Amino acid sequence: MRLVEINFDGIIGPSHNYSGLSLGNIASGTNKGSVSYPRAAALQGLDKMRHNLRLGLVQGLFPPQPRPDRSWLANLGTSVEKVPPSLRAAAFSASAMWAANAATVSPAPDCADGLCHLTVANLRTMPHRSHEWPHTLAQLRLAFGDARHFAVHGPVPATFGDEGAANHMRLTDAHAAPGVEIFVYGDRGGAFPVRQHVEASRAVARFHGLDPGRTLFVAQSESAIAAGAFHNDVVAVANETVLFAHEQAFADRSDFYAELRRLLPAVEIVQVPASAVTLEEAIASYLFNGQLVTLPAGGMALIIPEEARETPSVWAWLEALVAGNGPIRELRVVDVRQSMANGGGPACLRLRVVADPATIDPRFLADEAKLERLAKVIEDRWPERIAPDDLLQPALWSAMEAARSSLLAELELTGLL
Ligand code: SUG
Repeated sequence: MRLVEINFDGIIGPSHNYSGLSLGNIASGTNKGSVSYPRAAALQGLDKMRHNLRLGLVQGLFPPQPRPDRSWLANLGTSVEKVPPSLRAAAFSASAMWAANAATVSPAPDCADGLCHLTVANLRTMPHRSHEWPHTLAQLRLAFGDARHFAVHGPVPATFGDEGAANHMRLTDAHAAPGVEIFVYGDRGGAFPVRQHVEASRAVARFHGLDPGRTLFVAQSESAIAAGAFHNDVVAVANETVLFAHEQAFADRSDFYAELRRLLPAVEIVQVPASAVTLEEAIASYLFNGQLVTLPAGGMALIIPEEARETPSVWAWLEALVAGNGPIRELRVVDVRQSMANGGGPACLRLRVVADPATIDPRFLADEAKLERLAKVIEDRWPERIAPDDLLQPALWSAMEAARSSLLAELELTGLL
């Protein structure tokens, strides 16, 4: 068994558009009604995967979901032809691209039965995301179908909101040893909804058979949610022994940090003070929505969006960070602007799974040649631009569906998803 970290990125679907559907997500609200560029968006996503492959990281992928979601509309007693305006955009959202919300993953060494456990997120708070899980579950059951290594769970009952890995962190000093799992939930969010319920987090921990002595439940600070941190991964990220977080990310950081230090004495907490970077700057620039990765040659790199480089206070702080003697040694900047404009940074686009790549269905793993072939399909078939009223056009619906079918054919997944 070779346990490594694999990042599964959601391929940005042909219906990518800006409908302003996520209350509490500042970018989504700000860009409501803008013209989107699905082809450019998906190619930016592929470029990020290629970038990470070239760093020597193992890369996986999830294909886009069917949109418009005809079966969801049928369950609501309507159809894409008759759908009322209040539901239309929700049926077209390409939000499954943000794979950090697909599931919560506990690597095998943390789980009582020695399997890697995944629980699909119910995403019940936002209507446009609430219909992702059945399809996501089907994908997870295919990709992680080997029952000798994986256990895939259905969603927590929808009373309790669960948004997956975006509200979960794992720290460890060795992938093969039990880690400390941290579930971050919301209590209050000011004017904005709280999307992760503590009871959902507790249920996931029980499903996975985690050791209660190595599992922490930590409240997000109300001010972070109220400022637009609708998921914990907008203000904090962890990798191995490093926690990188904004000073105002958690409701009670001193208790949390003390517990973490007790459970993992090797932990290094890199905290960004509000005096250097305000919550608003952190949320606009997404510096914490980086992929904090361990490079094969050792040392950690932080893969951040262009917007972080463009925010002077953030960039100055990051440059000083990597110049110091800390664990984060390198900054890598990627362009995911199309996703960013809907509030999804580099870390939102990926689901981390620690597992042996040989145990995963290879159709969900990426190499340069496969990415090249997928880029060709996207260049040929993805719509170039979508303005809000375009969602009314039947010709666009069939173009989206045909585009996705071509991609599934390229992945040898036709008829399976
Ligand atoms: O759920 N945006 C997503 C962004 C998710 C980011 N993921 C992580 N932080 N892990 C959301 O708010 C916007 C769609 C729209 O407005 O049309 C949206 O759903």
